[in-house]
Amino acid sequence: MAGFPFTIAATDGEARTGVLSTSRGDIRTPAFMPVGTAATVKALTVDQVAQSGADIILGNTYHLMLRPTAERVARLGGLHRFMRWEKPILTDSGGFQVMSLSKISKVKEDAVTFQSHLDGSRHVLSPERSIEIQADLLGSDIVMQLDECVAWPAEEARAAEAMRLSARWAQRCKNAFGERDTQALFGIQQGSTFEALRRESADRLIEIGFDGYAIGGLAVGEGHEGMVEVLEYAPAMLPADRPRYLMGVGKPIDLVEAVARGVDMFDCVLPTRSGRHGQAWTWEGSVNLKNARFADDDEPLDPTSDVPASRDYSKAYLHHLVKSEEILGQVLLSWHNIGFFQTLMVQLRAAIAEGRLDAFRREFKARQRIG
Ligand code: PRF
Repeated sequence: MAGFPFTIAATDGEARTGVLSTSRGDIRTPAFMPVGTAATVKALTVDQVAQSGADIILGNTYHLMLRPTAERVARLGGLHRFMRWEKPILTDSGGFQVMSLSKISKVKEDAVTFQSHLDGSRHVLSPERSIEIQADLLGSDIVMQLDECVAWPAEEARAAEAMRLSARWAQRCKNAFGERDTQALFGIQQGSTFEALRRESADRLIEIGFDGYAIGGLAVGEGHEGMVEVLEYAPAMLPADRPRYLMGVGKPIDLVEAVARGVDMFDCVLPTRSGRHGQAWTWEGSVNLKNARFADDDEPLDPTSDVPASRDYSKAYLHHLVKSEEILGQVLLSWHNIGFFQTLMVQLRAAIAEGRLDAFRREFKARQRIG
């Protein structure tokens, strides 16, 4: 099959480290993708994102089709040129954001119809249209199938219905995408917390054949323990020689536990969103810079980091910026958090390569405390 080469350099238990080679550059795995929903990783320039060590960012079909519209992005030369990010971009297909953001939505066999959260205008998103927007108009490097994700908890019959619809949409997405040399298409496993449904979903996706396989439908309310329970079996159902991507996850501890169970790629708004709310992620856990205990703390968040936001600014200064609601506070904390998540990935890759992931995990968990 065509698609990007995925080379696994080392394994440690179920964990793997390697490189996914795209036409716009290499993605070192395990990889964390900063979220650039509306053609921007919020509060950061693309240079800051690149300097933090990110190899790939995520964009969203749902947001971009509504504003500035996929056709306008296409006229302006595609998403990479529009936002000045020349490295790989993965786009989500839109279904998940329709469910979580739009005012009213209706899922039918042919397509999902919804009203925009921006102005109430009516839109239709079919599997074929999602592929057209992602692959042809935005020019995404990694295209996701359209799927339906159910909230947690879900009745088994309801979870089965959504998983089977997602499997039929997977085939339609594959037909619309065809075979391409410079873009990849990923399928998405659904099935909520039901092992038999996860198995059926994986089997149907493998039968169709994708360049990579995502685990969808997690981090939707089941909690860390509930998610880890599914990750005990779900990644192993997906082909070992293709990248596995856990969608919308997560906290640093979630990333560490998922990597140990064979996941290669992640995306989450957490580092940027929590940064805009004054929260910093560190090896000791998360802290809120609003807290008065930082008012006179002249130390940086991480003197060993290469990221200026982590190394060059005191916690007292960050505290002041956050308290004063200065824009720079949001910039510096988003930058620090993106840098921390990338450094965590660097360390996970090194731990796997050197066969010491278990020790790394134990030490990581011992150091992390709730801030
Ligand atoms: N499907 C898609 N995008 C997603 C999810 C999903 O299930 C999730 C679930 N955590 C996040 N983003 N298409």
